[in-house]
Amino acid sequence: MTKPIFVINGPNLNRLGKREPEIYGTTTLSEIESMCREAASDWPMRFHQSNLEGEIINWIHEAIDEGAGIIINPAAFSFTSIAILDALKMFPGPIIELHISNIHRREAYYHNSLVSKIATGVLIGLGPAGYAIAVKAMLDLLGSKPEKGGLRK
Ligand code: CA2
Repeated sequence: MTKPIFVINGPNLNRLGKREPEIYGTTTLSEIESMCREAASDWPMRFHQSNLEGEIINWIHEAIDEGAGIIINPAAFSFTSIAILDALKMFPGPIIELHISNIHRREAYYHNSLVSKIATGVLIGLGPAGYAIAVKAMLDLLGSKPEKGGLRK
């Protein structure tokens, strides 16, 4: 059975499309989920968002047991959460860190992502469309054929 790709979103991203469109665009998270599912085609996906660090960690644990790859926008937890970093370190497959905005063009407190230090790849600044690009990149990393089950990072 094909292991799913996990797409995990951190705090405040449930508000996408409703505030600060000049930074994050007008696309809602539910529209982003549809774009991801379309990009993934037949590959199974589990799409999640939480404002709670522990819930994100639990989904990473679920991915460790059942997932082929992780695409994660940890939002502000990117810069603060050693607990999320520790959980991601346990994941044996590819990890793509994604940010909608170009965090390096923003305030200095957005510059040092802890997650970038262990991610397989980092995709930033391409807007909501970056999610579909990340899914395509993940399919490439996984060998595109569900039955292959995924490469190690
Ligand atoms: O650009 C991204 O995807 C970020 O991960 C978004 C985070 C920010 O802390 C990161 O530096 C970059 C913030 C998410 C805030 O989400 C909002 C959603 C709608 C309206 C306003 C904020």
